[in-house]
Amino acid sequence: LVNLSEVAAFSVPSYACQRRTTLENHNTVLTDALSLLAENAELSEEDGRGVAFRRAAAVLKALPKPVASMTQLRGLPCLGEHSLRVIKDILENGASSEVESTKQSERYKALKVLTGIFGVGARTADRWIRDGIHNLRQLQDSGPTLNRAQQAGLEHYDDLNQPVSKSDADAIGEVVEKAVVSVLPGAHMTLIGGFRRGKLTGHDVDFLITHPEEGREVGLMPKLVSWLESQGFLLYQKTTRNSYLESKDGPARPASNMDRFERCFSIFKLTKEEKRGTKHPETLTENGAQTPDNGGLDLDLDLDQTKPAGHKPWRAVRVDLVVSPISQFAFALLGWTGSKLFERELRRWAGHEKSMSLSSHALYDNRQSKYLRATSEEEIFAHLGLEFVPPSERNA
Ligand code: DGT
Ligand code: MG
Repeated sequence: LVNLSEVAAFSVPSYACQRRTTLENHNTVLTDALSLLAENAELSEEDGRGVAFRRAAAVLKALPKPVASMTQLRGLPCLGEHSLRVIKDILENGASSEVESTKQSERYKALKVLTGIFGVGARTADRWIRDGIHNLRQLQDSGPTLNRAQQAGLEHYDDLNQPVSKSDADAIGEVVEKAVVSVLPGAHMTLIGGFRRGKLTGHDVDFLITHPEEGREVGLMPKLVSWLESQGFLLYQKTTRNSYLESKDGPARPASNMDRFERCFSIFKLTKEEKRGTKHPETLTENGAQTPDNGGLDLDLDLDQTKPAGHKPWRAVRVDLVVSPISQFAFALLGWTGSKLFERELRRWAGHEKSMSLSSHALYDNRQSKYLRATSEEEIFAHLGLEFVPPSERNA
C-alpha cells in the first residue's frame, strides 16, 4: 500500500520572500547538512556555491512536513544537482558523506575556530592557516599582529561563542533604551535581527534607533556611545559614519551598501545586575541554558585555565546599533530584520521581477525613474507586489 500523502509532491514559490517560513522546521537534518555546506563554501570564499546551498536549505525549511522520498521534491525550485545528491544520501543512508568529511576536515575546523573570533573573516583565517595557524593556542603563541577588534574578539572568545538568550537581549535592550532616551528624548529603539523574527537565541543583539522628527537623529550615535561607555557598558566599540548622506555631495560611492548607516559594532558588558533588572526574571538562566552551537566541534577554548569560565559576574555580548532617519526607517527595519537569505531574495525579486532597487535606505523604481516612499514594511511589500510577510515568517 502506498501512502499517497507521503509521495505527493511539495510545491513552493521560487523566491524566499514569496514564502512564509516560520521557525518550525520539519527538515532540520537536511537543512543543517545543507547549511553546513553553505557555511563551508562561504568560509572558502565561494559565495555563489554558498548561496545555492542556502537557497536549497530555505526551500526545505518552508515544507509543511518532513521529506520522506526524493519523488516529493520533483519540481521544487532551487534544488540543484549537488543539493539533491546530499539530500538523497541522507534519505538513503542517514547521513551525507560529503557533510561528514567536511565536518572532520582540518581546514573546516580551523576556519570555524579562527572565524569564531570577532573581527576575523574568511580571508584572514585562510592567510593564518597557510601560515600554519590552526587554533587559538597557535595564534597566541606564534601570533600575527591583531587589530583592536580581533584582540577584543580573542579576549572574549568564550562569551562571544555562547548563544545570546532572549532574556539577555531584553536586559541589554533596557540599558540601551535608557541610554537612548537620556541622550535624545523622544527617540525610539526597536529590537531587530533574529530576535524580531522570534528566535530564542542569537549570535548578537541588533537595535535600530530613530527619532520621529527628521534630522533629530543626527549626532545621536556618538552621544549614545559616550553614555554607554561612561557607564562601563562597552568592552569594545567601533562606530562607522553615515556615508550615505556624504555620497550625495560627492562622487565617491560608498564601498558597499552594507555600511552606509551610522552604525556601531560593539561588545557589551552584561552584568548579573542588568540581568536581574529585567522585567522577566522568571526567564533568566545563568549563562544561558543552551550549550554553544559549535557544530559538534571541539574548540580550543581553555586559553587560561586559571580563570574558570562562567564564574565572573558578567558576560560579553555582541551588540549592533544602527541609527536611521525616520524617512528611511521602514526600509531600515525591513533590511535589518533578516533573515539574511530573506533579504537577499527580496533584493533579487525587486531587481529581477520588478526592475526596482531595494536597500536598507530606499526603494528605487527604474521604470518610473523615481524613489517609492514608504512609512511601513507593509507599504514596501505592496510596492514590490508581494504579499506581506510578518517578521516571524521571514526565517528563510
Ligand atoms: P543571529 O544574530 O545570528 O541570531 O541572526 P540575525 O538574523 O540577527 O543575523 P545578523 O545579526 O547577522 O543580522 C541581522 C540582519 O541584519 C540580517 O538579516 C541582515 C542584516 N544585516 C547584517 N549586517 C548588515 C549590514 O552591514 N548592513 C545591512 N544593511 N544589513 C545588515
Ligand atoms: Mg543578530
